[in-house]
Amino acid sequence: MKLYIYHTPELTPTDRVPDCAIAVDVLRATTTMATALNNGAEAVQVFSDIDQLMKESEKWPAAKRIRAGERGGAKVEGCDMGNSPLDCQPNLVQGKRLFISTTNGTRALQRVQSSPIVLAAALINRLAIAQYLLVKQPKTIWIIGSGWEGSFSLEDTVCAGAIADILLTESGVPPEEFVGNDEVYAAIALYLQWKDQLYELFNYASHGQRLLGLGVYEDLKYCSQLDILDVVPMQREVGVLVKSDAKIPKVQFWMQGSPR
Ligand code: 3SL
Repeated sequence: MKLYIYHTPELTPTDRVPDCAIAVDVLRATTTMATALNNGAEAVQVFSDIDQLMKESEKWPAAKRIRAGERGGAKVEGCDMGNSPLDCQPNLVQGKRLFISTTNGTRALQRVQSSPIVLAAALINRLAIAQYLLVKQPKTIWIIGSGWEGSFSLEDTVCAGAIADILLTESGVPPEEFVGNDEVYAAIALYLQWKDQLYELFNYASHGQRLLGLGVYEDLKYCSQLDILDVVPMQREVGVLVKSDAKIPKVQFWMQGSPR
């Protein structure tokens, strides 16, 4: 198992793909996707282009779809919801397909969509993702942060570090074999520095500030929680993510079952 972390889609290589790619947009796209699938959404279908989303979702029965559109943090006109994970309550999403387009998160997923395995991770499902990887043992793993319009985001890199920390500790693979690029050490260091103050970190982060400016305080709190959902969003066909039904035996952690 060898791990590479890329802070943004733009920094991600385009001439090859890994065995497993993991897109991360903690604020808020991958948190929303994980929540929707955990609460019974049939699938999540991602679009970078909002007009394309409208066109494709039109083919779906109205009672079986939810349109989620976000630009600049705000809801796109004509959509049923913006990009708040807290809107994805079971009574809204159960049995429905979430058609979603967001500023950065959907672009990160699209950048790696040709990889054999594509997952979506956030802090809320980091342990489920790590368990999956420890059991499946893909040879090469890329974690791709969504960033914000091409630049680095603290919250995506801290999540990448949180996943990397478990994998490095629990896989038994020596660091010199496991670590694919310097970003892995940097992300782990960021996570270890902030792991007990993730909500505080989000308040400092530029996108956290942007969301606070829009008044979505509860979203920030929700997105900063670690390991609260046991769900692995996995690409089933290009652009369509479902809840993985792979039976993942729970890995026993070295630290008496309490991951760092
Ligand atoms: O950039 C994105 O994809 C979004 O997650 C941004 S926001 O949190 O909805 O503002």
